[in-house]
Amino acid sequence: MATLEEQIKSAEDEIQRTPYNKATQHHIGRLKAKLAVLRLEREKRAKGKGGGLGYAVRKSGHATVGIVGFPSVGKSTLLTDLTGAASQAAAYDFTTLSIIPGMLRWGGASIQLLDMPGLVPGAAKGRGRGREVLSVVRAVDMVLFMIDPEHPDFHALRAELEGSGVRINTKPPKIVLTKSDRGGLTISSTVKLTQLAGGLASQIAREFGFHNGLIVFREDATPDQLIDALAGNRVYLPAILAVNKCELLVPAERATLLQRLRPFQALFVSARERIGLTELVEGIGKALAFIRIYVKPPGKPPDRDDPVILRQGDRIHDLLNRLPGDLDHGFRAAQIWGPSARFPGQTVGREHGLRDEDVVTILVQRGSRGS
Ligand SMILES: Nc1nc2c(ncn2[C@@H]2O[C@H](COP(=O)(O)OP(=O)(O)OP(=O)(O)O)[C@@H](O)[C@H]2O)c(=O)[nH]1
Ligand SMILES: [Mg+2]
Repeated sequence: MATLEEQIKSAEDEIQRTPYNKATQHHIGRLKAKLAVLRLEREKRAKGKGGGLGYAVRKSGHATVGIVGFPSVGKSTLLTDLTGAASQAAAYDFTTLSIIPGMLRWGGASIQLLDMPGLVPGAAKGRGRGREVLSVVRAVDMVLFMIDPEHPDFHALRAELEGSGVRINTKPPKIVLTKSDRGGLTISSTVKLTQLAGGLASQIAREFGFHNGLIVFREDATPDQLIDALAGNRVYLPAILAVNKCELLVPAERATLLQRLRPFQALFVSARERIGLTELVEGIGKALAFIRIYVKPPGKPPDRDDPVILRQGDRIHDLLNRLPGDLDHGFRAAQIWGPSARFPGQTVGREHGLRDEDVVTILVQRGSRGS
C-alpha cells in the first residue's frame, strides 16, 4: 500500500500528465477530488502530531495584512518603511524567523502589517516553516504579495497559497451542502450546470464520502469550486501584488514583467529607495474595502468625527461586536439612515448589510443598557 505522500504525488502527476479535454474532463475532476481528500488527510495528520510550535500572532487594528514572498525580496525592509517597526533586513535568505507586526494608518483605520518568514516552493507540503507561515496567512484579512526582479515567479508563490486552501480575490462558490443520514444524493441547481454535467457533480461528492443529502448550485460552478465547497476549509482573501526593487528594472523589463503578471495588476515599489509607497498604502486600504459607520445614540446627532470602521459585507452583528458593552445580548433592532436604508430611519435586524457612511442607532430591550 502506497503511503499518503506517494498517493498524493501520484495523483498530482496524473493530473499534470493528462491533457484536459471533453473525454478526460470527468477523469480529471475525479482525480482532483481524490487529491483534495488526500491533502485534507495530510493536514489532519500534521495537526495531530502537533507539527512543531505554530506562531502566536495577536491580531490588532481594523484589519491584518500579511506580507507574503520568497526569501530576500525585501519584506522586512518594507515593514520598517511603512510602520517604523524594527524588523531586521539583510542580504541573506531567512533573515526573518518569526512574525513581526507593525501598525499603519489609512484614513481613520489602523492596519496591522505582518512581516513573515520567506516562503519557499513546497511550503504547502511543509517545507521550511511553510506550514506555520501558511497557517498565519489563513488568519489574516488580506495578503500583500511581494516579488522582486530576482524572484519574479508570482504564479509559484500564489500556488503555495492555493495548495494550502487559500483562495485569492474570488468569492466562495454559491453552493449549499446539506448532509443527511440516508435517502441518497440529490443535486439541484438554479442555473444550467455546464462544467459538472453528466454525473460529475455526484462523482466528486462521493469522493468526499458525501453519499446522502442535498447539493444546491446557485451558479454554474467548476469542479474546483465544488471541491472547495466539499473540503469546507477554504479561506477567501483579497490580495495585491508589489514588485520590489523596481529601481533595478529598466522600462522594457518592467513592461515584460507586467505582461507576465496579468491579470494581476502589479504595483512597482522600492522599499530601499522609498518609491511607490504612498500608492502601495492606498492600494492596501482600497483592497480592504473599509466602510465608515456613524453610531447615533437615540435622540442625539451621530458622532461624525469618530466612525466605527468595518469592512464591506459586514452586517449589524459585526457592528454590535465592535461596540463596547454586551449589545448583542440586549439587541432588539437597529435603525438606519444613509446608503443602506430603503428609507430614513428604517428598522432592521442583525443580518442587515451595512454600507459606507451609514448612520445607525442600536435599540436595546428595556433593562439592557443602550448606546
Ligand atoms: N536594490 C534594492 N534592494 C532592496 C530593496 N529592498 C530591500 N532590499 C535589500 O534586499 C535584501 C533583503 O531584504 P529583507 O528586507 O531582509 O528581505 P526579506 O524579504 O525580509 O528577507 P527574509 O526575511 O530573509 O525572507 C537586503 O539586503 C535589503 O537591503 C529595494 O527596494 N531595492
Ligand atoms: Mg525578512
